[in-house]
Amino acid sequence: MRIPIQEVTPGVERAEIVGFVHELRDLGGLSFLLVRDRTGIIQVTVPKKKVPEAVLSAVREVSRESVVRVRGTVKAIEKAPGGRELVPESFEIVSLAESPLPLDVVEKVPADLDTRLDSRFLDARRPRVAAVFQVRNACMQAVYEHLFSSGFIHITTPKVVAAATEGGTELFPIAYFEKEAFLNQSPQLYKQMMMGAGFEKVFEIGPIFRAEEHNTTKHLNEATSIDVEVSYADHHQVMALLEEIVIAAYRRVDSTCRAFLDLLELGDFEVPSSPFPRLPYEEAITIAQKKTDEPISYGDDIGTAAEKAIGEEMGSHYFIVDWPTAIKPYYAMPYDDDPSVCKAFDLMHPRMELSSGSQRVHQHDLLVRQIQSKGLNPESFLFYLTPFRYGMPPHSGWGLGAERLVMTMLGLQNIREAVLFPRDRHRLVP
Ligand code: AMO
Repeated sequence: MRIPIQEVTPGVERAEIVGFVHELRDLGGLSFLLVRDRTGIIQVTVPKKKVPEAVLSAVREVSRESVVRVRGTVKAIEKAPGGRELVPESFEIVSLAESPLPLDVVEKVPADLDTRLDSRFLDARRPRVAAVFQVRNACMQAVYEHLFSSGFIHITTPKVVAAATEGGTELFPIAYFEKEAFLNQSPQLYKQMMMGAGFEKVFEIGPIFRAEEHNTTKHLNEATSIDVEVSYADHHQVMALLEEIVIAAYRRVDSTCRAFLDLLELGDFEVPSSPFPRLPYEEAITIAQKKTDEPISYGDDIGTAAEKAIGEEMGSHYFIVDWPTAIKPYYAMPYDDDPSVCKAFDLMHPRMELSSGSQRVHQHDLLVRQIQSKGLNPESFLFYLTPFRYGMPPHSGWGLGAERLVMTMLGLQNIREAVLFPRDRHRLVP
């Protein structure tokens, strides 16, 4: 019976492994193969005079990245990976790989990101690439566990919708029988409606679609959003939850992904400490004014250059709070004493924004006015507005980009590195 390669230790006498042929070397009387599964790599040593003829002919025929099944005896040997080697009694080619490979898995030949993404299935065989997705998996596990154990209900909401959520631009129209429909930009309206349904604490982890016109290293056209909504909570309470979730993800990676972090050369990985500073928007603008040449004033969006300057000043995760109502979505709750400022926040990593959220407007008439003030038509939001007329608890929530969380955690240069099959302006395949 096959065992994971990691479990083949010098103490094991005999083993059967299945995996990909990582490397192949023929040294005359001896052949060496490295065989890889998702747990590790083992050297298979073939002394040509001592192994059965069937083994020899299979080894002669095999190519790199073929899938092989090897059964044999385990010997301790210092120089080999993991301090052991496998000497085969049987060697079966389960699936022969064609040559040449479209992409070099052992990374001897560097490939650009586009070539890698074209052959993502091969790219992901690279241990360093697989490590990114193991880390992403650990983050998601931590997030799910944290939310489930805090009493959140996981919901799934439609991705095919009739109206824009976050404003009219960046929308993908689709053909939906005889109607016009769109891919949803955010579960925002649905998670809020579930507050009207009395669920109190909901979350969804799913795709969001944004028709970003330009290719950047931090935008995708299909991203994964971790979305949360909580009744009877204000913006401070959901900021505290967001902080906990981000730290829980880092902690999980720190405690379970050491080998992957080592592969990624992140030996100095650190869990951020809480509380994250709360920086008022107004002060953020002052920092940007001092530290950048680009003109920026109160009421402007915080662009990439400003974001970078403020991030350098802050040095680690921080929140930007108390945003001008005019530049946040209609659903963000204005302060009673100064409605020009709202209870919205962004969670920032020094490199970029990770999440936005707010306490929401839960008063029907105010919400209608806010929708109008953004130049939108309340008629197209009737399905969303109606629940606000029949008892709507005050509520707050946020959306956290999963790819940006992983990208900033691992210091990846391009957000596409944190998605298996990215969708961008030019990429729809694979
Ligand atoms: P927002 O539009 O700020 O807020 O999105 C929330 C978070 O989702 C991630 N994100 C993206 N990641 C990669 N590529 C994109 N094109 C992209 N767009 C968004 C970011 C961002 O911070 N409804 C609100 C959330 C809320 O208030 O609950 C919303 O969608 O990490």
